[in-house]
Amino acid sequence: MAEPCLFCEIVSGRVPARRVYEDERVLAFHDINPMAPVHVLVVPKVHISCAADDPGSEVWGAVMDGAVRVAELLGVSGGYRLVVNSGEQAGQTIPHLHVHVLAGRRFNWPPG
Ligand code: D5M
Repeated sequence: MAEPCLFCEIVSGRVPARRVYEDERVLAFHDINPMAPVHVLVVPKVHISCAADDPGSEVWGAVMDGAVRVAELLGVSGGYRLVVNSGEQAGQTIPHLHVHVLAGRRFNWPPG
């Protein structure tokens, strides 16, 4: 049997997470290994493995709306970075589409 998807398990509530925001299309929760004072993941509730899987504009819109809501809710609208790692070479480790919302410190460019 295929391994269950960790983020699908979090969406379903079978795996606990520190939830920040939820609507009918997305869930946002704190990253277990934060890279900044604010580090939240926004995931679609439907399983899409990565950006290359053509999530479609509705899913992207919902995830981006969720990211903006998270920044507002956590009081970091003045400055934050959104990151999508798509595919192993880009550093994606969990094969369920997610946007990282990072804030609370200065970020470098170009990213590493
Ligand atoms: O990012 C995947 C992210 O998922 C990475 O920053 C750690 C985070 N992660 C892994 N397991 C959990 C759980 N159980 N809760 C919250 N966050 C988690 P990627 O872009 O795929 O490298």
